[in-house]
Amino acid sequence: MASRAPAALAGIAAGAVTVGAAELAAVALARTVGTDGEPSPVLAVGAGFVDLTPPWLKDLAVSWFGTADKVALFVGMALTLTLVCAVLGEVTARHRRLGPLCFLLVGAAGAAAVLVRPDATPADVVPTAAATALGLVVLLGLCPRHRRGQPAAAGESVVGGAGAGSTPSRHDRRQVLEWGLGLTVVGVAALVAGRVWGQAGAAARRAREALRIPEPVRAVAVPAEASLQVPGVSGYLTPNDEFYRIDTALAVPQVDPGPWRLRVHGLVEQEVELSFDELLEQPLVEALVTLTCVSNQIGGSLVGNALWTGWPVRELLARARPLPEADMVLSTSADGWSAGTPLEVLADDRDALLAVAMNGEPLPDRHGFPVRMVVPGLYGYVSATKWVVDLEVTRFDQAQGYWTPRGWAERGPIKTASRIDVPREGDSVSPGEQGTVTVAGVAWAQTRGITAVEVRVDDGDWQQATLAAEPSVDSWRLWRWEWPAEPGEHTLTVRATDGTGRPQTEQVAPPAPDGASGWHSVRVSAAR
Ligand SMILES: Nc1nc2c(c(=O)[nH]1)N[C@H]1C(S)=C(S)[C@@H](COP(=O)(O)O)O[C@H]1N2
Ligand SMILES: [Mo]
Repeated sequence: MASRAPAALAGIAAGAVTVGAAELAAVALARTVGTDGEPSPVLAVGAGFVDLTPPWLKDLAVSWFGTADKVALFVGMALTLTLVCAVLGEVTARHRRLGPLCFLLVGAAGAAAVLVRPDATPADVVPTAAATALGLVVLLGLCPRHRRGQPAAAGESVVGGAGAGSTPSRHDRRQVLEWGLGLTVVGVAALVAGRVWGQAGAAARRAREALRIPEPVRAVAVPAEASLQVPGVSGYLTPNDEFYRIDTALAVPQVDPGPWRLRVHGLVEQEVELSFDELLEQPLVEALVTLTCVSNQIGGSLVGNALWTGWPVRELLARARPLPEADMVLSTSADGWSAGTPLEVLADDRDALLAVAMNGEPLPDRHGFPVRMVVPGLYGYVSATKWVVDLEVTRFDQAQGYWTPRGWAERGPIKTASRIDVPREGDSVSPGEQGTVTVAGVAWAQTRGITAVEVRVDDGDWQQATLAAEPSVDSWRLWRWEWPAEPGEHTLTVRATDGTGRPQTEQVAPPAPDGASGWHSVRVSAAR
């Protein structure tokens, strides 16, 4: 086994050099040509994988890795590539033509992945092609030759300085290992440097730091009574850096607001184009809206509440004057993701916004800088387009958002839900001075509001929880209930009633295709 190490390592070094060089070249190309994306084979292969992920696998990935699913994807890709390259090194040691040919094919696959990205141009293959050529030089230069009839330990390499035909030595083997390790480290360092450089997004970052959001014409006050003074319960507002992040973007798009334009077209009387400065000149409003991901499990954390500042989408649509046959708006992001939102939802008087600020700050880049959509009452996948650049007024029978052909429902109104934040599953609790344990959490039914929350202990009667203030029917409502806990093991269950008087359904449904439902329970043990 040890005797195979030089060949395998040569393959791995060739792969690392290829990937690292491609990454650096991709960012360099993007910076000189000035595109938003980077023609990186690593990002392209990852993105291709994300695009092809069926709903059950997406669900599984989210339930296993949560919002670390991207990290998991990259780790998986790294392991796979390492293994493939090690095998290619082995093959090259035995077959001087077949090995390099396979290496070229892997490079070509990376180039193909780059080319099928939305908005790719033919020039985008250059980084991958050039880096593959470089990797090939490393592979041939480093890889020892195993000859038929010779022990596997025998090897020679160009790097080792041994000319063809000379007797392989232990010295060669060491040199191959040293060079192999060194080049692998160089390749990985180049990869990391490329990613860091790519995310530095100079223009976007400078613009964000310099940005002052104009005063809204309609400001919203957040009353202290919307929060609870209970440790462990979500705050009424979710801080930006704790807000869940869900998107298909493997590298956070760095969108410069300078050249940014939002185009409204399709089934409209008048096409409209808006620059970022023009957007900031419109009468901006504030709105409290709770975003929810359709992938959120019962009791899950893919939900957050923020104060958004933006311009109502309906005002922009009014300028474009949609034609009577239109019933959907397909919004597309700078990285080619899309959402299909019912036109009537964007045209009615709810606060569907082109948001530029989140909790009083310019949008964080992870949450869609410079502009995103926020639509009360709809799951994010059919409404909350981050890095939005295009609104096509169209019809549901003519266009689909990104997730719909992948098995998710065409329409995604948010289901009424409630969650117990404290105590947590498996906690041991003991009654405080008042002889009770505080049970508390959040409940949401965007656009309808929450009028009641009830808690049940084991199979007991439903008990009314106390509700915090509700500054907006579009955001969640905090609740608490004092539990006179009897010692022993108990199951606490919560259910909410929305503003139309409809209780939250007990019917358990998984996230796919249109959102989870069912009551949230936690099992706890109460001490004496
Ligand atoms: N450009 C883009 N916007 C997107 C997505 C995406 O993949 N790409 N995902 C949507 C989904 S599924 C959700 S739940 C929300 C999450 O918004 P957040 O990351 O700001 O919490 O963004 C939406 N907007
Ligand atoms: Mo989502």
